[in-house]
Amino acid sequence: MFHIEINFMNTDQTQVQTQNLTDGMHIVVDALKRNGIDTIYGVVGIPVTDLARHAQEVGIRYIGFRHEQSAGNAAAISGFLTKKPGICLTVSAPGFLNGLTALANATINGFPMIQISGSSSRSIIDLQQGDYEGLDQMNVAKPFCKASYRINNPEDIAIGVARAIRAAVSGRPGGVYLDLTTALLSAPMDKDTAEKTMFTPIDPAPAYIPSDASINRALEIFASAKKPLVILGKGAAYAQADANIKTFIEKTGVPFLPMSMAKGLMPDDHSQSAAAARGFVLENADVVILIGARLNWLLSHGKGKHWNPDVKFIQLDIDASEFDSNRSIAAPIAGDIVSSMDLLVKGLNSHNIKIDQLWIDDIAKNKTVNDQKMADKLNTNPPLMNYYSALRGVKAVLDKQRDYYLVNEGANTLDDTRNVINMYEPRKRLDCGTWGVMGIGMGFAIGAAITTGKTVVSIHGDSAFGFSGMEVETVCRFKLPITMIVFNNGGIYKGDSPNLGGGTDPSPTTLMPDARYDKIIEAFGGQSYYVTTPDELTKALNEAIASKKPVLIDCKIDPSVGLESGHIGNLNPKTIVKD
Ligand code: OXT
Ligand code: ADP
Ligand code: MG
Repeated sequence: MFHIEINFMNTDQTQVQTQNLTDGMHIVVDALKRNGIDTIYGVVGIPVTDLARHAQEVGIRYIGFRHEQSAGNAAAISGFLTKKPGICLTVSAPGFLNGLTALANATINGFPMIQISGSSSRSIIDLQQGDYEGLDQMNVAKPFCKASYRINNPEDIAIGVARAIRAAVSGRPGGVYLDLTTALLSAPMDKDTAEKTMFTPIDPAPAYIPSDASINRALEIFASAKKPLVILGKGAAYAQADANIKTFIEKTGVPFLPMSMAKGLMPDDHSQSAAAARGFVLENADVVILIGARLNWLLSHGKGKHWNPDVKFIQLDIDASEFDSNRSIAAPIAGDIVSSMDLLVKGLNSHNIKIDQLWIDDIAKNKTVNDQKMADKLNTNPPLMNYYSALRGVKAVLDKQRDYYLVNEGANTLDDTRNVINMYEPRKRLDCGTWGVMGIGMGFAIGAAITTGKTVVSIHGDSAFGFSGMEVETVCRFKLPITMIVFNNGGIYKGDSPNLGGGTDPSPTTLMPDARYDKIIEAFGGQSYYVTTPDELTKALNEAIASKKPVLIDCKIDPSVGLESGHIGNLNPKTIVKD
């Protein structure tokens, strides 16, 4: 603990009393460190600059960003990878609001993070007296996160930090906002008294053990299935129940379908993967076991033409309010996935699970058809690269890699990369997630590189890259082993759309056709490549990964080939009036 020594002098300048004082800022740093926080992602300024300096002084890494949203995204993905809350530090009002999008995105995705922000003194805010960057931040944050707290007194700092950590990681993980007023940050406190307030929460993410009845009900329904399917979601990836999930799937022989960020939890080339027969298994499965996946838009809400109308659902989730959100759940298992999978695997001994061979054969047939379609797409050689020919160049490199993280954002760039690039290990694919949000790419890439020390390959659409591209400087400043690939088709979805008004302004989806994103990294001393063929891309990516240095590859894509909104064009509102 740091301290300030204050000497009280009497009139003849002799020291009469020495008292060791500390202050709110130091107590916050101390509380974070004692709770195992080793990294803070943020952007500094009034009133938190010294807080970041003190953190660095005591050995907490401080990763300074160019924009709070990216810092927040880095914190969030670190939370997903480690099950410990990632910390994002922001300044008041505008900095806080810049970070809030990332906090909300973390909450919607179930990533544990804490946004800590400096804020104005209460008296000025409450009387609306016009403070520098004044905003009632704690109340603004409330709808966007799991919990929003303000610490007013230095003696409450340890409690405030403990509450924030517990709220972020217990139950369904998510974002927490922690408001630190200017008055608190400079509030003095006796060092020994402050020390006595310190503690770390015991068992912040307690196991949530499901009832035996819920496990038996689920296994009975599973045993009655003719065409069962497991859907693995990012909640399963987060839980880190990897071994039991593998045992459950392999022991029963049940086909599985990974959601995007659950790819690699079971290897994508596993014989039981039904990823290449997605539509077929959703339309035909009679029992679906959802393991940490929600029946939201990404699964067409579990209804409609994409689903067997008679399907029964078994759902494993830590948040019981998730059950029946879109469809009735025949067998809800309320519990954490580690405990639930443990009981399900043990329960297999007393249940006779037998998968109908016809179901397996039909899936295999469907996969063969789609595998061929995929091979045809990958093997084209258009004069200007399309997404698939470019991804062939990427796949040639990444199929041989295991020890790297893949970050991915865009529309076509996202959907096509997801389907082409196989993942072989859990929690290695990090992407736009539940909101399909652009701008996560650079924050996720930096967060993954800092948290794991591993190589990161991030594949961005040119529009997506623009949301956080200035973080290239952050990558270079910290000399991170990140290779950024920009799929440059000169547009949002595509680059050749006309201006319907006939004017000279570019269309709403058009970006600069001849933009050279590779030039950006040159400004910061990083390595750049500009590639126009799959072979050039393969060569550049091989060299980039081997260098373990910041690299940006601008990959020229035909502006005419993208689909509107990638694979989710059906979600665009239908226009009634035809032009
Ligand atoms: O079922 P069938 O038989 O058809 O087969 C399926 C699979 O079984 C099969 N398949 C395979 N076959 C063989 N081999 C393999 N390996 C294989 N894998 C799969 O293929 C088919 C199709 O499979 P898929 O894709 O899994 O199935 P489907 O039905 O499409 O899946 C449905 C979904 C919903 C699960 C899936 O599509 C999905 O996960 N989608 C996520 C979509 C998403 O999140 N998109 C991002 C948002 S789009 C839009 O919002 C954008 N914006 C607006 C914006 C946003 N988002 N954020 C902010 C802050 N501001 C604005 C913007 C600005 S995107 C965007 C920028 C776009 O431009 P860029 O330049 O960045 O990107 P480009 O598009 O490249 O230009
Ligand atoms: P995906 O997008 O991959 O389908 P979602 O984010 O929609 O995944 O769903 C993840 C679900 O997993 C959430 O409902 C969340 O409550 C749940 N979840 C997260 N962590 C755990 C855990 N440790 N145990 C049980 N359920 C969890
Ligand atoms: Mg694009």
